[in-house]
Amino acid sequence: MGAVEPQVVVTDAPSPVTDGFHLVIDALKLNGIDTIFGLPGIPITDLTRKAQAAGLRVISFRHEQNAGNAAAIAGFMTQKPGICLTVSAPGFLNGLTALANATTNCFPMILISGSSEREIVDLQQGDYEEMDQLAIAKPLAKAAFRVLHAEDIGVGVARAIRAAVSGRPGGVYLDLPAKLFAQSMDAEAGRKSLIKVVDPAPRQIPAEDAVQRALELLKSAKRPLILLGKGAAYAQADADIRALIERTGIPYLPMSMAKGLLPDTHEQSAAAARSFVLPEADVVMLVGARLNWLLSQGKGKTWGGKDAKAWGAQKFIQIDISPQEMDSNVRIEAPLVGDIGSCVSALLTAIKAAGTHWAKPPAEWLSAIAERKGKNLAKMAETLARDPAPMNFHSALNVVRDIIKANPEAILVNEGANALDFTRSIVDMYRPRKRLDVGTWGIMGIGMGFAVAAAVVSGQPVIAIEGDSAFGFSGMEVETICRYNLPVCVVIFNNNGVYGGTDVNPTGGPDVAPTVFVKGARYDKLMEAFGGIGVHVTKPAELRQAMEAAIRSGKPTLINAVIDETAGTESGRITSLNPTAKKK
Ligand code: FYN
Ligand code: ADP
Repeated sequence: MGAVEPQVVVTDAPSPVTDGFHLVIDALKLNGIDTIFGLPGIPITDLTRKAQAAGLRVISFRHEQNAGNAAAIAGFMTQKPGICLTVSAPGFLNGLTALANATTNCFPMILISGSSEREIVDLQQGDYEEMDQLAIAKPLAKAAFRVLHAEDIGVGVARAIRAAVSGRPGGVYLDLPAKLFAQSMDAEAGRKSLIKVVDPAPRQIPAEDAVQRALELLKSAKRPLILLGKGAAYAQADADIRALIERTGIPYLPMSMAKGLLPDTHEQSAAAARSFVLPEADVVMLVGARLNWLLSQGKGKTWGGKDAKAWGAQKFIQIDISPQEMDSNVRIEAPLVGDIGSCVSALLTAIKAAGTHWAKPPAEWLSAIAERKGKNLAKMAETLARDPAPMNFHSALNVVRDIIKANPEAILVNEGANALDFTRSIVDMYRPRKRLDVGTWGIMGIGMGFAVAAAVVSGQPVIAIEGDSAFGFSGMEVETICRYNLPVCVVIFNNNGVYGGTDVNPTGGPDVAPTVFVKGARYDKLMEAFGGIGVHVTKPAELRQAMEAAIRSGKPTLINAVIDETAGTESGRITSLNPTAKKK
């Protein structure tokens, strides 16, 4: 986006002046920011109005956490920091969960909150919504800044942008006290004070010896495996990542949000043989994936544990932009520090430069994976072919699977426990960055915020597969979806409770069990209340019809899909983290 002229406020002053409001807006526009996700109120109401008047898209939410989640995922999808704007203290705190989640997931986001008067806050004299927001945000953000003077707005916004997108991306907090907005200054001086950030996320080229080390180790492998994480999806190096995988012939495993980086139907995908390849691989190359709980910290039973075969102990290559990530859980034999685009392209160049034929992995390894995969795929096909009454997760997801196959550009938002885990393994993705889910924290409540942002940013249809419990965290945003007339189809897998609807209160008292909801709830009516389309379905054929109609019409739709309340397991596939969970 080119340079913009600051808006000029005509006053009685002898020369044109600008003010804090306009400097914030101009600084954002100057840096290519075109959308703000937020919720108006004191002291930022006028900022939202003036931003809209200045041509920014302002998407107003019903709760700041959802606006924050929207900003964070917009950052993931676009590599530009997503902006969330909130009021002071309570609004700021509501946005803070999303900011912390963005930092945890390495999503670039800037939470901008209005705040109360420093002089009163610091002396704790009881201002309106008094809170030391900067101090509270600091430990949860990658960086946090406060601007006190209008002439520093340019620097404040520039620093926030750089901090959010450079190196490992993350959440940044920008504190703007109420008084700042009304400060005025000479318009020309104001324009000059703004900074258009040059090269906000500089490439980080890996060292030549690190590339060679990684390549040697990869070459020496008998049972190599590439693990793609959401960092690889974020990097937008899709063609090179695919080329590396296809050129080397190495099987790969996508983490949840890396699904679709290559189509899930790719013959080298080992997703359907996950529990086989992790302990069996001898060299694992992590590409933008951390060895955190989602990968059992690289240790234990998932990876072969102490029973690993003599040849089974893994060696790791890790590509990551953050040098500190290396050795976080296990030894990394070949750290490759740099941005994924540069690292993968350096590996490809080195492979080509060697001029030698790159031997595909040994046939025994590939055929062992194919065999295991074939069994799992056949088992899955058999399960999906069933049509039980009442409908269960599998028969419902069989429909979703077909809909995504027919509409590969659609974005799939997904949260819940069983609704999350079954969708991940059943619904194939075909394009990069099309699956948006609960991420590193397994957080509930991202659903509607992600869905709104996905639709706003991409203009593509969005399908949100939601557990009924998960939906409750952000459900009021269906009004937002209707207000902006977004092409979002929310499908609620309604099984009457958290995990299921069958728990009973053991005392026989009047309260229901903690995990159950109102039985037979009609979430579809919620969408109808705001002018969207609500559909109640109990059979896969009805679900199919409703989803196809939603995609065709592009109208806000909520499908209340009634699922067998006994289907699924407590905590989905992570029951091991909940050792006292009721086993089936
Ligand atoms: C995968 N699988 C398949 C397919 N894809 N089978 C057939 N066809 C296809 N297409 C198989 C795969 O090999 C596994 O079987 C199984 O399905 C599950 O695969 P998944 O989902 O990749 O693996 P798993 O074990 O669930 O992965 C672990 C995990 C994941 C921790 C990465 O569970 C995860 O991302 N969890 C997030 C959970 C979360 O955040 N929950 C929110 C809180 S809920 P086997 O190989 O036979 O094992 C609060 O309660
Ligand atoms: P997943 O949950 O899919 O396994 P993680 O969020 O754990 O993925 O890991 C993502 C990793 O990717 C982080 O360690 C982060 O530093 C890294 N990363 C993010 N963007 C880039 C990039 N452009 N280049 C290199 N590494 C990146």
